[in-house]
Amino acid sequence: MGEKYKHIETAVIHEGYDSKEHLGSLTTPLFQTSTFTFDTAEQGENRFAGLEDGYIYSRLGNPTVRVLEEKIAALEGGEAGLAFSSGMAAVSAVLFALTKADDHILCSKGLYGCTFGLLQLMEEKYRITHDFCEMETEEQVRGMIRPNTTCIYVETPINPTMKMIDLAMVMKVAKEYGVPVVVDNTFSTPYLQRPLEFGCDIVLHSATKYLCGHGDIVAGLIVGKRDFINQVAMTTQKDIGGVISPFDAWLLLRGLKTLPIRMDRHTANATEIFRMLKEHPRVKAVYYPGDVESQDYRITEKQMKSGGGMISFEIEGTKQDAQKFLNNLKLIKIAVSLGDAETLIQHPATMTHSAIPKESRELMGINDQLIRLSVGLESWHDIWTDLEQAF
Ligand code: LCS
Repeated sequence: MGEKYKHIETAVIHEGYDSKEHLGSLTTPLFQTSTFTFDTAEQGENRFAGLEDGYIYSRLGNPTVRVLEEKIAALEGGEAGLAFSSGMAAVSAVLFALTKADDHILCSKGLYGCTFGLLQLMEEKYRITHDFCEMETEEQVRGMIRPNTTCIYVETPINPTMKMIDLAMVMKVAKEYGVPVVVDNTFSTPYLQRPLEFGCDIVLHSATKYLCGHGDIVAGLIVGKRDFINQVAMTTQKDIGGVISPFDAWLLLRGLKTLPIRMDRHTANATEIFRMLKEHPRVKAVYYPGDVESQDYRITEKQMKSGGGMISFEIEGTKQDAQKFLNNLKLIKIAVSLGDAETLIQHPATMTHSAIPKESRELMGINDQLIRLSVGLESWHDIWTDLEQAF
């Protein structure tokens, strides 16, 4: 958490913004502008030379976006933040900033499908290779770090298998080798998990999901040390250009205010749905970080406030049975994305992770029977009634 507000429930609302600086406006003003005028040619020169503070052009910075960046930095407990046009713009800006041709990235064994796609592209175009590591023990991580490893990239919980990675354990090994660790915190948000507190170097988000919470934007965020964030801002963000629009930043600021109460409800609903799924005869397996009987629960206890709102489960039968189940749903929407008020359901093998070759997908634990549920904010009774009738 930032210095100013000790409690995240207060920080999500007040951090990064002072109404006194904006004519008393309670909410952050929307600076919907592409550029900023200079009083004189010399002022323009000085701003470009970095000799004078001030805005220049919205790809280089915008006051509405700035509030968002300061807020997320405080929520994650980091020095600085940066906002992007999508989660993938954030992922690619970070990975390209940390690597050059012939470097190596060590990843958790399981990643969002497009992150996997980006790693393939980096290998094909720039010989930046990667390996997937189980990351269950220090020895496994140690054994796969190479002399040219410049980044360890982790999702926890992993999309969509919900497998957990012990961040303190990974950090211990990473520190021995001086390799920076990047954590995709999309599934947890800083309300449930703050990777920087475990010593991780960079945390990133698809802010499209829980941080926004209303399913109306696509956006990304990163937080880390000021030097690194400035480096990204002036290279892989400025020159590749995946910046957020001021309006999307404004919507995100609005959504963030209710993050804690939304996450509590997502978790409460998911806890009930998990319990019901676990007992259902047509469900072969359920994966949920809040499952006290699972092996990974020791990690949940250590690094997460609660299990969150995402559940994956395997249904008895074939791919067609999984699809039939989805088609039977009435209230729950068949859609990718997650973290919205509406309960969303999808079939990773044919949707979010379909770009991953079947063999790699199965190694990651994604089979044709796996279904991913983003438990929404409706009454859990209604969510369960829908799931039950679809079975
Ligand atoms: N990281 C994770 C863990 C994600 O789940 C996603 C998107 C991204 C990064 C990329 O973010 P975006 O560019 O979409 O904002 N995950 C999606 C999913 O599971 N369903 O639809 C998108």
